[in-house]
Amino acid sequence: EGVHWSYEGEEGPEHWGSLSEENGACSVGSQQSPIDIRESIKADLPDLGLDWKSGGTILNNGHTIQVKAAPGGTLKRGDKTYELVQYHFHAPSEHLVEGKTFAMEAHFVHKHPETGALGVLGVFITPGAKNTTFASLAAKFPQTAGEEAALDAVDPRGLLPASLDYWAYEGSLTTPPCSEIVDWMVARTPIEAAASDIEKFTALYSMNARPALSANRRYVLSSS
Ligand code: SG4
Ligand code: ZN
Repeated sequence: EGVHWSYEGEEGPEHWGSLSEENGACSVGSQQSPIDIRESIKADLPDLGLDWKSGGTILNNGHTIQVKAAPGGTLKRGDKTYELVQYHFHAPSEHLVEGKTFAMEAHFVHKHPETGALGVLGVFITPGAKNTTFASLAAKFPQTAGEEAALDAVDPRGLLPASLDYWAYEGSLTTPPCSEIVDWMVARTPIEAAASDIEKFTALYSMNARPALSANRRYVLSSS
């Protein structure tokens, strides 16, 4: 992994582009993520077909809590099949909806094995009813950077909303090097998780969200 970066101060988001040459897209890119989702165009987007596996390992990587997914999980979108590599969390949410942030956002990072393109599904998390999957993860959040632990039967499908209606747009990684290689899908329906479980995340990472960037010439498509 590249040079050191953070979410505030001299290594914060407004400086990412100048921390290293490989981070150039962070400052000069025109298809950066996240964005504030305002207008969207209703389109005939393909349904998302998710076939994820339980388990994996959970890691505190110094920027977030991340689960390395059990192998074999896939996301099908039209004729494209991506493989689930990992999922991780941000607080508050990185994407905004009409200017509104959510308490957290989960990112399910998939890779297209042939092209190397990433397909990331974002799911907003808001305080409310307990989500047993999120609670199982929260109970295992490794407390120090570099620490990793096994996960038994935790099923990431428990973090999905009832409806998989989504917004789609072309964007980037939300961290250095901000590469513009991501097919973003953001679920329109948030999930709920217990406030006490959300606090287990914010106790570790109270602010690991990149501020929203301009959509520039991009359109956001909506599946409904
Ligand atoms: C988080 O920092 C993850 O831990 C990173 O994963 C991830 O980078 C980065 O976010 C950017 O991903 O969905 N927020 S995002 O755009 O997946 C990559 C690792 O460091 C390349 C493995
Ligand atoms: Zn992310």
